[in-house]
Amino acid sequence: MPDNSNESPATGAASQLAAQLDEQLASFKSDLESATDEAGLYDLQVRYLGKKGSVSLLRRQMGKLSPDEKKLFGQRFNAIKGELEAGLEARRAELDAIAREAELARRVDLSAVLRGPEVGTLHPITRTWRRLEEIFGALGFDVADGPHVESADYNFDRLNILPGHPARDMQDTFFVRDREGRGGEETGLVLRTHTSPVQVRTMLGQKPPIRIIAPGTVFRRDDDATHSPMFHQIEGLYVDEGVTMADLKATLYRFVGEFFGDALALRFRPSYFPFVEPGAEFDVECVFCKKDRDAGRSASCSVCKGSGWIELGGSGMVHPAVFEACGLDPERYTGWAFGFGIDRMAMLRYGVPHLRIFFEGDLRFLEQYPC
Ligand code: FA5
Repeated sequence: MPDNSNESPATGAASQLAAQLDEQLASFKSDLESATDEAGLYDLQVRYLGKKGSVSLLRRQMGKLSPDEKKLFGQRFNAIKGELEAGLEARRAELDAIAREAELARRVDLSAVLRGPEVGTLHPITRTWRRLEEIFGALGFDVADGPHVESADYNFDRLNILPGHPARDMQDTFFVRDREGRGGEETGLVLRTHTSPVQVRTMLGQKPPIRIIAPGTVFRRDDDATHSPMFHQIEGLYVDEGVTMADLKATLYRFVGEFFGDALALRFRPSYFPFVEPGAEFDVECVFCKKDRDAGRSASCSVCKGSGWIELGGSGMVHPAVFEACGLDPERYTGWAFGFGIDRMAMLRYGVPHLRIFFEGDLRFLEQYPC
């Protein structure tokens, strides 16, 4: 122990204060080492240098020192306070540098950013539908529409599909129940079985010249590998004075060329639809095996089964009875109509072998058609 017996009380107090200052400095230095973030540094600053901090409190005891001692202690106090402040500053810079280095060393997975939000795409049938509108639009056809729940009058009667015709059979048609719970033919309401009632709606609503297409959803009691109870058709109708079957063939020929991007052959086969006379089914040359044309057809073509032709739909000249039922004079006007399956066209366009897969909502299938 130092012998302080000769020292004046003031001298003892001065050295005691100085010793306490040194102690505070030492304890501060060790605390500083263990401060690892800004919050820790702030805590130290308050504990040592704040208004009630341990170092600041020592300064308040200066009053009991002699003027000379005060001066000396003041200098010592300022030096130590400076050292504490510099220590805090240096540690802060050190921690900043460590944080910066850690940030630089961090591996950023940029691919996560590049993936971006997942967006859906248009269904292949929607795209086919739009392409059909585009092609016929360029040929001067307007797009017409009609309701899914249709009157039997428009869906059948005015199209010359008279009571007793097999197409009116309950096996083919979904009849809609009315509010009283009555079903079947009694209600006069059906889910439209084809897009042809849009012909009726258009002819009742406007005078020729009429040039429309009517793409839309239709419903039938059909359910097997190649038929679905809900599918899509497109109707075409051209009515004016002097319209002939040659216009029909030219229009379909032009359409097929645009759609398949090739001048494919087209053929008509006589057929019966009650609302046209004459009526014909039309086929297009098989888009998949036409390259074998000269070499002889490939019997193994799974699409046309080696026949070389693909059936597209029905067509014909509008029946005079239909004109009459729609208020148009059959002596003055002639016209043609056609109707075919949009889904069938989508199958041909995208090389999809099964119809049902379009409607199953399986993303593994749909994602194969991304744009
Ligand atoms: C009709 O529906 C006539 N309205 C077409 C028509 C219009 C003829 C104008 C004359 C004048 P059809 O029942 O053949 O015709 O059907 C036309 C096409 O719809 C068929 O060639 C086929 O591609 C498609 N189709 C018919 N039933 C189904 C079904 N259940 N699932 C998928 N496609 C079908």
